[in-house]
Amino acid sequence: MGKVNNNNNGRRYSSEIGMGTRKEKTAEAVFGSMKNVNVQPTVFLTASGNTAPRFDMNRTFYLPEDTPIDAFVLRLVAVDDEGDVLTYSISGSDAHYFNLDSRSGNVTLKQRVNYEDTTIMFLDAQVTDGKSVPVEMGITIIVEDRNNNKPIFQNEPYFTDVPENTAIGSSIYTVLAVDMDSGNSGRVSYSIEEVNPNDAENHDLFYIHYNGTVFLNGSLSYNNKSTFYRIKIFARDNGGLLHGQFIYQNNTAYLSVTVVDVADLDPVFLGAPYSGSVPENCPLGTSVVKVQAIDQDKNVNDIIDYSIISE
Ligand SMILES: [Ca+2]
Ligand SMILES: [Ca+2]
Ligand SMILES: [Ca+2]
Ligand SMILES: [Ca+2]
Repeated sequence: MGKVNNNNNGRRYSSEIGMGTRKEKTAEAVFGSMKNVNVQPTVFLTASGNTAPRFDMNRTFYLPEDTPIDAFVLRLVAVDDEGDVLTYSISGSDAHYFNLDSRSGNVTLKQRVNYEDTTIMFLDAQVTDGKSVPVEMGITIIVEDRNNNKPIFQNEPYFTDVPENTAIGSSIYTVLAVDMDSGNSGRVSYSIEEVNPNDAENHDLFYIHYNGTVFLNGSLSYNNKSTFYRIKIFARDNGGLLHGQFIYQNNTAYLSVTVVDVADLDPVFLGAPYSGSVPENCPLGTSVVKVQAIDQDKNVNDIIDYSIISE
């Protein structure tokens, strides 16, 4: 049997319908022959004709991605002029997301949808009165984003070496957290939650820009301050609805900063001031005094050159 396009007068029949076509032709023949004798044809048409049902509903629906399994999604609604019992069905590549009650037309969710994978779905809805061929209608379901993703830090773990003489205000590292949601739900802001060693000075030793770049906000010293910092970075989206509530999603990561010693300190003489004496007329090359200096930079293998400056 072929498909019948629904129309408003409900009087179109497909030539592919076997019995129905013959009945219709019979009715027309009787109607034609009785015109002359003023007999009302209504009785004959009603007895032999059937009208296919027609859909009477929207074609576009919205489905939040956080809709739970078994929740109501939409209802297929068709009308039938004869009041026939109608049977609904759905098909199409996205039909597996849904359950359908073929009598009520109620469509419920069978499988969770994910906006990050699918933003629009298409369903073919069919209805039949059991007499005429099924009538079809296309339905579009627009999936709505919800704030169901947290920011995810990329390329962890984060380590960096920073020379102790790095200028205040220099950028030392950039972190990135990606949130799969759209709009504000996917927009990530960063902050520094904690710096270890955890003391008041270190708390403000670094700051993080909105784009994830970490800057040095104070001076480092390999000798006089910590040689290692652990920065706890907090990433938060700008919020959005999830399960009917406005929520923020967040995540944390750690940036390890190793302070690198640089040769920024002068050598110092040990045991200075020095004095020495030699007997007169001693040979050239006689030792007068031995001086020793050490370099204050702990991890830099500085070679110390000695020379005598005459005053
Ligand atoms: Ca009907
Ligand atoms: Ca989402
Ligand atoms: Ca989010
Ligand atoms: Ca140094």
